[in-house]
Amino acid sequence: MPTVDAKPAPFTFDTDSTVLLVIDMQRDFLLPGGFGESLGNDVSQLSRTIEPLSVLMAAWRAQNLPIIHTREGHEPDLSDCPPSKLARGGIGEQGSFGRILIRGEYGHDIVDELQPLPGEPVIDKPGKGAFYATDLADILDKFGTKKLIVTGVTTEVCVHTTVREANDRGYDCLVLADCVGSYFPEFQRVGLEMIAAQGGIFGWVADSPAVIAALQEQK
Ligand code: C5J
Repeated sequence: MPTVDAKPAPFTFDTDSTVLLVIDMQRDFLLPGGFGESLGNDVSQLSRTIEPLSVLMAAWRAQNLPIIHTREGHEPDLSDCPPSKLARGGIGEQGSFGRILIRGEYGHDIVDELQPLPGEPVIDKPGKGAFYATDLADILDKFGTKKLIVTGVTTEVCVHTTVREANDRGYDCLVLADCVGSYFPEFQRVGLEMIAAQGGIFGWVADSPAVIAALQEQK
């Protein structure tokens, strides 16, 4: 079985029961001119993840392994957006890439480089966590999933929330430091430390080249 050099300890996974989860790699978070940048954020802190993630996805697909993508967003009538989230502003307003985080809008979709292939599930989620109000748990069950390799943005928000939800549901999560991003370097560092702290309280942390090397060694 592939074994990855990880913190706090090596992470071994069975390719038959491991899914690559790609969280919210959406234009509105990643691209200059999008929602993220309109809030004053440095989007280069997120866009640096695109290249390593596309290399990882290619290696994963080369072995016909499952990838699940998520997108954070809401129905056009905002009926699935809690008042507290709406009150913060932005959601549903007109941005440079269409209505912000509204399903079907250009900005809500995944960046060109990481577009899902036909047959790869895309989970539209209204919350930060990918399990909340979605059928992710059922899809993972169908794949016979035990472990998740987690990537995407942002590290301390949707990645963390999803890893915590997954950990409570019994999945072992390996988070890839070079394939997750935060607008805030300090949150990136601490967010990753929190995952692997206390003997891996939420999961494991490694880099994508270690996963690719482990995959290739077991061929
Ligand atoms: C945020 C996310 N940061 N995908 N969403 O609002 O992390």
